[in-house]
Amino acid sequence: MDCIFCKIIEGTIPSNKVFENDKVIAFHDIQPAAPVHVLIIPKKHIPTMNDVGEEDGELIAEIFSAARQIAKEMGVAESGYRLINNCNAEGGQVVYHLHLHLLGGKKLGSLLG
Ligand code: IU
Repeated sequence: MDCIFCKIIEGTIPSNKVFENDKVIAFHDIQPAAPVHVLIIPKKHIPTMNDVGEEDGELIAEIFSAARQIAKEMGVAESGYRLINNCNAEGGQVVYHLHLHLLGGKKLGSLLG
């Protein structure tokens, strides 16, 4: 499969990993938009948020659990952070393998105007 995040999971493309278990990995974004910018992804190839199924409930819980743990380890749990999922073209999605951006380490601006 020609998916860059699947290649990161396989280890054929290197990444700066901060978390891994049997279902989820997380690594530093190569173009950080904040002092802390980590991508949290399922090992299962799910292209977009629209492709998450009822059977993925436990996996989604694992992703959020990893996010909580990473936020704590990166020292932003108490100061605050943001989790973002971009879905499809107008949502700004560039890599079609489900991921959450964990952003923190500075005061983030409002996205909602
Ligand atoms: P998006 O939500 O699909 O727009 O986010 C993709 C992110 O993946 C983006 O922030 C890139 O900088 C990041 N990224 C990466 O960390 N490593 C890569 O090899 C590639 C993209 I390609």
